[in-house]
Amino acid sequence: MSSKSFKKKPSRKRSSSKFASSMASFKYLYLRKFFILVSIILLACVILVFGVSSNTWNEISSDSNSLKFDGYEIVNEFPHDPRAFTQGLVYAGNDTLFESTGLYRQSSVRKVALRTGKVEILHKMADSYFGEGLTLLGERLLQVTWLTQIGFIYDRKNLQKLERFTHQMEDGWGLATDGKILYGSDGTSTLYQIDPQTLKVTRKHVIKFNGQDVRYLNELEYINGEIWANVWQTDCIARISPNNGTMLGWILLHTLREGLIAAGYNGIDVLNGIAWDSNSNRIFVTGKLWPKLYEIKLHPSRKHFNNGDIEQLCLP
Ligand SMILES: [Ca+2]
Repeated sequence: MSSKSFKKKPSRKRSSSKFASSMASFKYLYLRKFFILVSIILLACVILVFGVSSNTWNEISSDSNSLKFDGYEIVNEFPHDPRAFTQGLVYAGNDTLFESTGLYRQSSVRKVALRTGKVEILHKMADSYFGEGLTLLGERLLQVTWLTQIGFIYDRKNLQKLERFTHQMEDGWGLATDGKILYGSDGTSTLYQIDPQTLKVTRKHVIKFNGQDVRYLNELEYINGEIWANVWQTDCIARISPNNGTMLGWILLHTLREGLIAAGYNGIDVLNGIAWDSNSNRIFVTGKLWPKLYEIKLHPSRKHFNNGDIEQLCLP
């Protein structure tokens, strides 16, 4: 008995230690599961918070708050032919501009001296064509025409017509180049990329501001990696990313036209015409029938513009 009871004791001890050990491992497993569960919940919370934040960032990035709003300072003003219904403007180095003008029976391509405004060479177009956007690529000037898909190529030296071409835009409004490809507008909200050899459209982007189409994209210029577009019937220039068509900002030039009217130039039409001197980083703007061409510098606007302001000013 004693031996039995003696034997039993350790066996009881073993059994109670087994019980304790199984309880401990049960607790351990329970705690482990609990911690795994808590970790999963915490991880889910972190993912949720970051997900929401990144969505918010995306929303902010497409909101007007992230855009640049620039006013301007006049650095220089030059004479401009007040009969020039400016539709295309290009800086060609050496204080020389090329300009395309519109209106039936009056359309032309011109070589113009920047400082005097003197027209040095003028190519008058056929009466049935209404000149529109113009750009310079190498030795050749390319021009599109209103209400047609016909364009012309001229020799920059003498403005002799070299070729006639057709393009795939709905209409011909604006042209620009980064030196490799052409950018085109046709009065819609689409910015086209065009192969300068085949003149076929290779890409296009619909330009939107605050969810609305930016229609009437008109005269264009490629400036420092951006496309700038006059918006027809407004005093606004839209700054657009050529890579994905997103809006980068607005340049507001209302007081430029208003200043001319206040000075007595009542016959002027809208702002149209942007040219860029990439060597000296000079920006030139003018308008249809404007007696002046301005060199401007941008300054961040001191006034805050909300979406409604911009829609009213820049989206006709
Ligand atoms: Ca231009």
